[in-house]
Amino acid sequence: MKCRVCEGPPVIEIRQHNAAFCQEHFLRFCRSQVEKTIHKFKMFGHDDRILVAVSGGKDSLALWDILLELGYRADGLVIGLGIGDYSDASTAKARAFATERDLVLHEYVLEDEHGFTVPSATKATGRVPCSACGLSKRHIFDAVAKREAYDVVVTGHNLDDEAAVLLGNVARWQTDYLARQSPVLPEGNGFPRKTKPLVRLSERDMAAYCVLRGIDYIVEECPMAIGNKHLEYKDVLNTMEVASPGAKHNFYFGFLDRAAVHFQGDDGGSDGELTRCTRCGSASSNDVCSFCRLVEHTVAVEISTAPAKIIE
Ligand code: Q46
Ligand code: ZN
Ligand code: ZN
Repeated sequence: MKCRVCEGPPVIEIRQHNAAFCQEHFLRFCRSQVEKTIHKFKMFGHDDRILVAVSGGKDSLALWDILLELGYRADGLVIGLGIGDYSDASTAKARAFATERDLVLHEYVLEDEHGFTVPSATKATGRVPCSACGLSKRHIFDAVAKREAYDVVVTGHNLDDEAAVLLGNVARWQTDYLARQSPVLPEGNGFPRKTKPLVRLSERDMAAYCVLRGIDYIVEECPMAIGNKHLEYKDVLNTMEVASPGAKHNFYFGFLDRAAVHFQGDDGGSDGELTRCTRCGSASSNDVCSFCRLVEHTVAVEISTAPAKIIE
């Protein structure tokens, strides 16, 4: 196979498109897929201030790089989740990327700001780690975007991620989640717009993009991903993709084009009365929002289980 565009020697073959690309045209292909997604879903414009949620992994760093290459105004936010060496290494990769390119990177450390870490919250709640972690990340993205006056938060969810989430939601017929499964969630109630510009690109595309651009990213997976069902759903989808290239794309975009509309309005009462959280001021359906309840519960458990100090 030759590069689809220039017929030069290829560096990557993409079975889904029955195409191969040389380095230059693969990088252009990735950028054009992102640009197409931004326009199709009206995600943001060149005047908007964009906050990229950066983990130090391939997806978020590739996304940040692509947005800058496309001429968007994008800064980064990395959250120290307190997951041991993994979190330290993630922050170090994000910091190195930003420093080398002279970019603005906001750093937010969960333990410094709220007195807990993802492992301690997991222990306190007895739920899977991704539950407390996801809730904390969403709250912090919103809070930092609001505080720093960003127009939109972007995350590096790719096609594999979104197809796996969709499969999980369909497998359990979680119609409230299906109603919100879109690459764009509009702003409202003090929350910023949230978008996922990488949904046309795969995990493999993003790893190749980083290697070809010389982006140094954290390769290790999060050690607390255990119990995360999405890894199983990804395996199922990978098997389908091998048998039928394009299966993930057809599943996800077929849902957006033909099925999503049937679930609109079934989002579990998001139109219900919202009040302000009495602790942090964010919009919430309760007096205290889920994040503040998590903080208070975790800190209370930590205090009650801490070894007593002997005062002499
Ligand atoms: S960091 Fe957090 Fe992920 Fe680790 S605990 Fe789960 S959600 S897997 S993207
Ligand atoms: Zn080429
Ligand atoms: Zn709150």
